[in-house]
Amino acid sequence: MNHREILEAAGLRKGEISGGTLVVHTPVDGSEIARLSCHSPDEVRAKINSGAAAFQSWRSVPAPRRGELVRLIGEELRAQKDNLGALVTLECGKILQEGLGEVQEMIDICDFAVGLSRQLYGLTIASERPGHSMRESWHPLGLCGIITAFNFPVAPWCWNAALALVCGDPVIWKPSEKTPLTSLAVQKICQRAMAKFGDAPEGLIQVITGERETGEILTSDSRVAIVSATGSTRMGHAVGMAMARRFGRCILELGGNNAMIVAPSADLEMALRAIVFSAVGTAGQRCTSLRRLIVHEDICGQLIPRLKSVYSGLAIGDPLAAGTLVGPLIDRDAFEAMEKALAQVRADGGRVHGGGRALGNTFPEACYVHPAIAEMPGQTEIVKRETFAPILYVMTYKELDEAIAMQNDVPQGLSSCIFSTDLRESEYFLSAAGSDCGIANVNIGPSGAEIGGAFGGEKETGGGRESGSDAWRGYMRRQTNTVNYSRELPLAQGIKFEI
Ligand code: UN1
Repeated sequence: MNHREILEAAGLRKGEISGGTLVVHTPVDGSEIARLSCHSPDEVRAKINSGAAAFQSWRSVPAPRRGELVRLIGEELRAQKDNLGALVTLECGKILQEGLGEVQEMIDICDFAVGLSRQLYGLTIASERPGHSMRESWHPLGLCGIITAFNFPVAPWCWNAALALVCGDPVIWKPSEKTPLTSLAVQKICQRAMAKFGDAPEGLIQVITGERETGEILTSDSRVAIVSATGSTRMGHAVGMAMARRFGRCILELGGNNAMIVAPSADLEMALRAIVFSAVGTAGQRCTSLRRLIVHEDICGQLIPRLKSVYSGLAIGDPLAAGTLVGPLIDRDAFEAMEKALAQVRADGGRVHGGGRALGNTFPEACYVHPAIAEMPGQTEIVKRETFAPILYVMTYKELDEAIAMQNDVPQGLSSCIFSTDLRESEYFLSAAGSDCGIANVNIGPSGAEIGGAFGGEKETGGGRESGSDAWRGYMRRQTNTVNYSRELPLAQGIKFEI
């Protein structure tokens, strides 16, 4: 399919994606594929109004019935998987396999949320007073704003939206200005699901298109009860501060600087495959991408030459073409950030293998790069920063404690892993004295998490949790109920108060 056909197959008609001021380029060849009109601040406020109105009725719809809408969304996504996957690839440049995988992740979380809609359990609690019962109820929280990033243009929306919808919260989505087309295609999918559902309130699922200021309207409006934001630490700071100012709730999923420790007992063949997938997959533009390889000095001489040779043969190219493993970076800014980081590596005394522009003649307007391996004399400042590009920093270690200290000595705390077949080492890595990240794995890479677990991380990653486990609680308000079914009025703590 050519670019035009991909847009059409995803249901985007020419008239609705031309004529506006927001210009969308595909990173595949750098060409312009759409111009969208942005919502004005008044239009955004009107949508917030409509979302807040939808909350009034949606919160009282029984949760399993809310789950039925999410089931229908999942069904539409299944039918549209190929078309939406191709659009993800066209708009953000990840290879088609990963574009399809992202849509699968949406389907998976829909399935999860449908089951969840019958499991929004609270506790019953023993009361200290006779004839009293206590319990915890979970109620819908309110309108949920969702801010997403270019690198995962659709899945994180769905992790949030599928949960929020079954929890009784309408959603309003501000996609990255670099990838607004996928959000329009998803909106159409949701509209079809809502039509089948029948009586979903207007304003239940909305999209707003615009730049940063559009997101700021969401964070400053107290009718938006919760904002879940995925993106850079800088963006998360702004969102977190704005929400804190009005005591709004937020879920932040921000930068990562994920490491793998390769221990002497590791299965190096497996480690090699995991390293390559997690370091060059999505062209190093996942928040879970592997950025730091901490290798025991005894096996460094075996592993690194193998790694370099795999890197030299990587299939870099059009992400829509079968067989490609590394697609383009999102834009020129990303390319420049990578160049700058590699210059700093050299200034720090590091040795760079790979790096630099690729396919410049075939795609002069796009930013393909050779993924880079940077052998570092130590964990210098540049290594501690998240550069959203395929740079893999390599450091060595002697003792496991030293490796874990190095792994934890960065501001971010998203994902981490160890390759080891020594149970003592791997369990220690997962213990309280081990990795300080929200995700810690053994014998798999740091990226490619399943939806069943809670997703998110500590420190500058923002502390939020989305997706599986009990992340749903973040979208609801907890109410403690005490019911007195006796004929007395005893006070707690045995207080006497006679009138
Ligand atoms: C992101 O990069 O923002 O674990 C999310 C993973 C994916 C999600 C990444 N399931 O790599």
